[in-house]
Amino acid sequence: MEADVIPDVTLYSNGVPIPFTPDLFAPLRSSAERLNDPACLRERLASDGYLYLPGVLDRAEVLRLRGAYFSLFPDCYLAAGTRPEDGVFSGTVPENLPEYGVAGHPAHTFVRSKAFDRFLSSPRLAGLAEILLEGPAKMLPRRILRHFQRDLARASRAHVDLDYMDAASPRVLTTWIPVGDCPTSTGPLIYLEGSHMLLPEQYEPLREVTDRPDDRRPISHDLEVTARHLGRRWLWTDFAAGDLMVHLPQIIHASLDTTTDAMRLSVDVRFVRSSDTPDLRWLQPWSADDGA
Ligand SMILES: O=C(O)CCC(=O)C(=O)O
Repeated sequence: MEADVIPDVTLYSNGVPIPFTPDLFAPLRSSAERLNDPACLRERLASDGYLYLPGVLDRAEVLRLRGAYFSLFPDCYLAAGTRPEDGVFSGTVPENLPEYGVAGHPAHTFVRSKAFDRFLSSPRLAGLAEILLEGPAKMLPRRILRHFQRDLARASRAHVDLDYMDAASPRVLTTWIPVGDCPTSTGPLIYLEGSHMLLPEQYEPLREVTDRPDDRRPISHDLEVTARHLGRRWLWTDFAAGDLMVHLPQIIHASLDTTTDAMRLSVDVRFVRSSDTPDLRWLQPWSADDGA
């Protein structure tokens, strides 16, 4: 079914509102039906800057991964009567929980676990990277787990991946995997239409519209200003567990705030060609305080 904007809805990113209207939002185009056509996938990635591949991963396996992560938290963190794989926030953050993603926090442990490794060693992911990079590819060991719960008013600002990986080959591919259902209310990734074709000079002025003046890597935290300045819409969908996104490092993307009790969990993984020099900062397992 074709996704449609919902009238009179306001979405938020980092607490900043953006109306969910057709001048600002349009649906992502699915390429799942072209999965067995490598030339078409490469052509679409080049033309759209992304591939949206709904239902190409095993949903049950994705939900098992979700359950394995949330079962690392004390019981009080999850709503009574729900299962870890539901990932439903109780409203109570356990006392003494270390800061997100640093040593001692479950996310830090999880990205170093066998379950995480096993999930990401899926031939589907590696095979797709090899098709799209047109040769042997390797996954970079810095694989990020992102977990947002409601009321944080925190999301990923508009950015391009190249601004975070500028010390090596620009031939990098990102795969983004929602680990659980992730409709607009749960805080999915959204993509600025055709923005991989823009010159950085075109979005440079937006870096002044920022809630992080000391960090020049994000483009802006204001997604409406970003869309209007660049005259482009944000592409969105209601993601489900089992969906997969692949995107180019030049496309502008961001995420929405999580407003549901169901928590937002995702993994992003980068691939480079085996013969390319990777950014050295991406050769260690991720930690939220690694500065990369
Ligand atoms: O999951 C997010 O909010 C951000 C992920 C991202 O920017 C990426 O995968 O490149």
